[in-house]
This record gives sequence, structure tokens and C-alpha cells, in this order.
Amino acid sequence: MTMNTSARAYEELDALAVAPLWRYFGELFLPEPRSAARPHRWEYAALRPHMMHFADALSLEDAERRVLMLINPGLQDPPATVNSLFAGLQIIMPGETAQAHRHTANAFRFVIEGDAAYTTVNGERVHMHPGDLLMTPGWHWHDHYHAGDRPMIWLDGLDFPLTNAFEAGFFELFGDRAQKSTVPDDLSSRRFIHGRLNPAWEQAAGPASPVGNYPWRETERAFAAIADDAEGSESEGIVLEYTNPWTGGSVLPTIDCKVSRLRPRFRGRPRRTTASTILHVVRGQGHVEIGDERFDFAPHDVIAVPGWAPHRFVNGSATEDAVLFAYSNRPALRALGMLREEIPGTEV
Ligand code: GTQ
Ligand code: FE2
Repeated sequence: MTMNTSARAYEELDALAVAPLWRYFGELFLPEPRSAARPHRWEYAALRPHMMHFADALSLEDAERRVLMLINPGLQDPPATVNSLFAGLQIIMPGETAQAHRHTANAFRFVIEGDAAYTTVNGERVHMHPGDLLMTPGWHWHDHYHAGDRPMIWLDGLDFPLTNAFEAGFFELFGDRAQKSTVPDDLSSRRFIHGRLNPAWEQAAGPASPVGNYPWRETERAFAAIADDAEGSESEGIVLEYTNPWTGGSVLPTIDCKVSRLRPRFRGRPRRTTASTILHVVRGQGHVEIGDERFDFAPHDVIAVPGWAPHRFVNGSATEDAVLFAYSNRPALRALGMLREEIPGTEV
């Protein structure tokens, strides 16, 4: 028997669109995930002047959305912030309309600064205040309008890297620049605000939360009601999950949203999960350790936590809380049987 492993033998395979698995096995079947994403922090104070520049220099007539994409240095083509998820910083100026469109990608907004803007989602005007979490589930029409007198800036979270990876992305313009208001403003938020009392004459119309806005004032109320007598999670502090009132589960089928209050001097236990996470600092100072790197944070910074990277939250202040908003692709991984989480020492 002759051993024929010449370069020529391999080239012939190439032309037939086949490849020898034995040459690739080790990189296709890793002992554990090795994220292409890198741990990274985007500093809000460094980005804000650039947003203000483009608010002045670029009309919304010439841009579908005025958004700075937070691109992970390890995920540039196609661009993503962490695996399957996107974060962007959007700015809209007084009097501007970001025109109506819809896409299959799920989206949410977390408001950073400004007041008196609203997003119209399938005919419902949803008003925005700092700290509010607004839902734009896949294939819902949405346009943004700013009626205030100061810049309005928010964090956009989307799953389009996932939609595009599945080649299931559709996009459509509404036609008119803005939708008409067809129901009372903030109707969905008022209908579901009581949490344990849902409108029983309605039915879930899809996998996403029907709530247009999870207002910050309710988040503060929830923290105030439980934080003083709750121990919370060893890793994530007093951590609350925003829920879909129909299911009790995540707000979007592919994305979960949580908010953590870290008490003064909180030093979390490191944990890791196959879910990829994006953090946004609502308030406070501290740092996040990811692997052997340390990322100090200040208000409104954004931090990428790649999947399976051990990470730890630390509140650096002896007197003030730190509050972190977090979103991840955990629901998508769980639905597909790919979720593994561990606090070193204990496997879940
Ligand atoms: O505001 O509708 O950051 O469609 C990316 C895509 C925001 C939006 C983004 C979008 C939007
Ligand atoms: Fe959109």
C-alpha cells in the first residue's frame, strides 16, 4: 500500500469542493468555546463628542439612523459587538424624525440622556426617559421622533448578527416618514404595569414581550422594595430580569435584559456562561474583570463580555451603589440546548 498524501492529492479535493476533516478536526471541535470576540470597553465620555459632531454634520435625511456601532475588535466582518449581538449609540436632535421601518431583527433601546422623545411602535407612541427600556420586537414598525430641546441619546441592542447568520433578515420601509398614532400613548406599558394582573381579554401575539416600555421609575421601585433585605446573587448582586408578562421569560426570544444593583464595595464571584453579554453602566464607578483583564467603568460606558470568559463585577465605591444594565443571547442558547453556565466550583 502506498501512502499518497501529496499536495497534489489535496489540491484535487479542493477543486471538488471537499476537504479532509482530519486536517481541521481540532479547530472544529474545541474542548470548550473560544470566542472570537475580545473583552472590550467603550468609554461614553470619549464617544459623546463624536456623536455630537455627527448630530451637527449629518442630517437624518441622509442616514437611516444616526448610530455609532460599537464594533468588537475581534468581530469586524461581519460587524458585531459580541457573538450574535449588536450595540449602538443613537443620537436624535430636537425636531428630527428617524423614519419608519421594520426588520426581522429584534431590537430594544435603553435611554441614556434626554427627555421628550418617543418611538412609535406599531402605532403606539412610547415615550422615553433616562433609564427606560423600550422594546421593538422583530417585524414591528418603528420610527423615532424628538420633541424636546436637548440631544437625545440611547443605547440600541439588536440581534441582527444572529438574524443575518441564519440568513433570515428582512427589512422594509413604511413609506410615510412616520406612522400615525393609532392607540393611546404608552397603552401597552399601562396595560401590563401591574405585572401579576394581565389583561385577560388579550393573547400573546408572538414570542416577544408586548410591553413597549419598562420605565426606570418602576425599576427603582423594584430595587427599593427588595434591595435592603435581599442577599442577591453572589455574582450579579441584586439582579432583576425584565420579563415578558405572557411567559415570565425573557423580553425577546433571542435576548434577555437584566439590571444589577451592586452594593458599595460589592465584589462578585467570578462566573462564566456560554451566553455572550453586553453591559451598560447606568450609574456608579467600578470595574469588571474579564479573564485576566480589568476594565474600569464610569456611567454610560459599554462593556463586551465574550461567551465563556470568566468575569467578575466589582463596585469600587465605599458609599455609592453601582448599577449595571446587561443583555445577552442566553434565551437563544437555551432554546437550542447550548447554554452552559458555571460559577467555578459549581456547575449549572
Ligand atoms: O433605531 O431602528 O442601532 O433599525 C440599528 C438598526 C437602530 C433603529 C440601530 C435600527 C435602529
Ligand atoms: Fe430599526
